[in-house]
Order: sequence, then C-alpha cells, then structure tokens
Amino acid sequence: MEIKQAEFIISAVAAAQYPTDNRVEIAFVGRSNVGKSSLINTLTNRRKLVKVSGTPGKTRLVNFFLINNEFYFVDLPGYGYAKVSKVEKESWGKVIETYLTKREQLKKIVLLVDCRHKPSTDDINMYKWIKYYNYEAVVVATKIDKLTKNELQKNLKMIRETLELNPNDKLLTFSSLKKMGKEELLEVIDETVQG
Ligand SMILES: Nc1nc2c(ncn2[C@@H]2O[C@H](COP(=O)(O)OP(=O)(O)O)[C@@H](O)[C@H]2O)c(=O)[nH]1
Ligand SMILES: [Mg+2]
Repeated sequence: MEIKQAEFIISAVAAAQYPTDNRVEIAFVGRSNVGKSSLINTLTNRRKLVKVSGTPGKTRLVNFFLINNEFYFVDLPGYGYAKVSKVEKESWGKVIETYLTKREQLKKIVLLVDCRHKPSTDDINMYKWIKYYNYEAVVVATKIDKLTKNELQKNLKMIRETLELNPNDKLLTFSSLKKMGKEELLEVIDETVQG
C-alpha cells in the first residue's frame, strides 16, 4: 500500500475527543526517543507531520491522524523518560489505559523498541498490557542503521527472548534514517486495515 494522504485530526486529552466515526485505528507506542515520530513521518512521507525531538517530551496526549481518508494512525504518549515524576508516570498510565479500554476499532498496536537495547521493564509491561487487553501487536525494532547485520541478528533474538514473543509473532525492523523496513510495515498495516 501507499500512504497518499495524512491529516492531523486532534490531540485528545480526554476520551470524549476521540474520533467517533469507527474507522480502523492502528496505534504506535514505545519509550520516548525510540523513533516513533520519525517512523510515522517516514511511513506517511511527511517530514513534519509529527514533531521529532532530541529531548523527550512530556506530552500526555493521544494524537489522531487520518490516513488516506480511510483509517487512523494513533500516536500514543511515550514512556520511560527518566526525568518525569511519579505523578506524571501515573498520568501516562491513565491516558494509555483510557485509550486501550474497549477501543473496538483499534485493530493493531505497533510496539517500537530500539534495536540497540534490551527491552526495558516498561517495554515488557507494555507488551503484557497489549496482550492482556487482547489487542494484536506487532513489534518493530527501530534505528537499525545503527547496527551491523550481525549485531542486529543477535539483538533481534535478544528482543524476542526478553519480550517473550511467540515464534509466530512478527518482529519487524525499521530505519527512518535509511528508509528501511517501510514496505514490510506498510504491508502489515494494509492487511490490518483490509481486515
Ligand atoms: N540513526 C537514527 N536515528 C533516528 C531514527 N529515528 C529517529 N532517530 C533519532 O532519534 C531521536 C528521537 O526520534 P523521535 O522520532 O522524535 O522519537 P520519539 O520520541 O519516539 O517520537 C531523534 O534525534 C531522531 O533523529 C533512525 O531510524 N535512525
Ligand atoms: Mg515523538
């Protein structure tokens, strides 16, 4: 598939602001700085649809983007930024939980992990959360331009083991810098949208 159109719809602070037109939603989640904004920009061929930042933000908003006038990308707030307070972490949890509760149009959650690092406790908990709520997950290892092929193979195995993925669970790879992995991820998205 090709993404020809991407339009920012709303940064929602409350569930009442979520779109109500029942289009399929695909959500993106991961720790701050994992490359989530860059990945969404790369997929949509837009340089600045989502703000890319060197310093992790503290935003607690759920951002909706209408894609090809057909389905939504949902950019969930990043987690695991060391400098946030306990109160902010709790508020992050509430935001995510509010969105994940009975969101029937949510058909897939893309969990991003940095290919260089062992998934954190937050990553593991996020994956468990996705499974607990019975959503389908696809894990994407980001920033693969930073590793050699051998290092990447080793780390993909480590990521699978740490997250306890099933052998048939998809683990994709991606580089926004080198535009790698785009086709494979778009294919998964297309399958999801087509149902
Ligand atoms: N080398 C490399 N750097 C990346 C890649 N994707 C993102 N980055 C950098 O990682 C930092 C965080 O990226 P961003 O997309 O804002 O991450 P987010 O916090 O998860 O939304 C920025 O400095 C990006 O330039 C990638 O594929 N390769
Ligand atoms: Mg971001």
